[in-house]
Amino acid sequence: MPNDSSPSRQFPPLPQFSGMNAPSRIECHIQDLEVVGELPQALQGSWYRCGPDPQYPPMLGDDIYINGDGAVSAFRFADGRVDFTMRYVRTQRFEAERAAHRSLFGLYRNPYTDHASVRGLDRGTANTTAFVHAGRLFALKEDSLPYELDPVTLETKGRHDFDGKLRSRTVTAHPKRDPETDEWLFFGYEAAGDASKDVAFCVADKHGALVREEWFEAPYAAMQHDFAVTRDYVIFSVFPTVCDLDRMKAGGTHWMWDGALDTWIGVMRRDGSAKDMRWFRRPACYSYHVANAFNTGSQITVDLCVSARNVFPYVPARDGSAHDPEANAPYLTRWCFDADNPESSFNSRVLSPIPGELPRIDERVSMQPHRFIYYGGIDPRKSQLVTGPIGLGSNHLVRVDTQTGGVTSLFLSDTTTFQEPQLVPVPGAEGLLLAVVDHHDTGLASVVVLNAADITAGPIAQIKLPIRLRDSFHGDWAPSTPQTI
Ligand code: V55
Ligand code: FE
Repeated sequence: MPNDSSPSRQFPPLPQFSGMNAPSRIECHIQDLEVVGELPQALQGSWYRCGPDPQYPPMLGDDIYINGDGAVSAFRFADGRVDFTMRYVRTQRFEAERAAHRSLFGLYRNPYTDHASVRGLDRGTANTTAFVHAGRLFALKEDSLPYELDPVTLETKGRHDFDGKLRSRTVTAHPKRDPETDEWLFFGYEAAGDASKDVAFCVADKHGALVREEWFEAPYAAMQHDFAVTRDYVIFSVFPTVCDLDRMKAGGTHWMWDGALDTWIGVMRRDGSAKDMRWFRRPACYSYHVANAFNTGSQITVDLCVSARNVFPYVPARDGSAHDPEANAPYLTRWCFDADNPESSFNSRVLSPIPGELPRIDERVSMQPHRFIYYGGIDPRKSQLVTGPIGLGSNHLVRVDTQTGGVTSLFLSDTTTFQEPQLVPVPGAEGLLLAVVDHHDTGLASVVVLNAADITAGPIAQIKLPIRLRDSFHGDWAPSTPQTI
């Protein structure tokens, strides 16, 4: 139990708070970062990123990586120069803890473990994804509503409930922007509250107005971290990482892995309704991230990272089995199935021999056939460096050509890991690929700027930061506009 009079002022000596994972707690603006080489002229815009960075030592003496307070950062590129800004999101939780000079919230997604003084406050950390829509910047966390930030200063404007219209209590941190219509497609799971099976499928139009919210029930309450959208279909996935209210009330974890349950894939037509959802059942498996999906008629293809079970070591298994990082490693996988025939064969094929996660594409072809996927590879034959949510950082950047099957990769050194890559579109080319590099020897960060078509050639330019950047989750690229730069 927390000590009310003298809370700990020290982060516990655990891997998720040590080394590259040590909380940085830095808010800053750095003009004109040092650049080795020359930044391409095509780099004109803002790269927003979001990740967890705990403000205070955990009230209960321990905590998991994904429960840290959301910090949003922006690299602003213009005319061969780059500036950097980083700020915490002023969530209700952040403000309450700052006012009390200590942490007051308990276990990840378990309000029953909080200090009595914060009952009823928003527990959201806004720590997962920075997302730009209709010129507005949002910080997203799947258990709560988005927070809106000023795209220039990164100051928090407040919680975003779509002008009071959204009924779902949650909004996914994996929004899909339709490149043809500029709509924001999203969903919320546990939409009616903790452990509810309710899922809300929602659409905001190109101006950001909520124009659709349809509720349906998932087969069981599960962590639905991502989803997939094609031109004609929406695909929901329910993998057996399950929530139980009694366990939470007893002070237990929100999540548990239950490999005895099936995976359920729900498919609905975008011009149809959730009432017509078709469910495909598969044996238990897990996926955090979808790279992209597309359809040709009723034939659906989804490229996603699939593992035998949840890759987070801190999601306990119902059968008590230990987490085995190698057996549970995620692989980029292609699923093909016929939306009109739930009984048809469901084809699954691994696209790359290098395990890894955080897949991205050129989002101009989102929801349509894509050719290239870029992701962070964790090659077991190279040094395993501790950082980030899985416990191991990506020792490679990997590019997969899904047309030829070719896999190429970039390895920098035994002391470097990569954070999630970002593809910056360049007209007439494959684009530029950006990634933050964690330098485990110096404890500093850099950013590599790569020609996406030839990542093995190494950086065209490298941006040096005078600080460490704790591993973040997801980012978004916004080309220069008056609103964003
Ligand atoms: C993930 C991250 C989260 C979370 C649940 O990447 C899943 C997976 C950053 O927070 O709350
Ligand atoms: Fe994610």
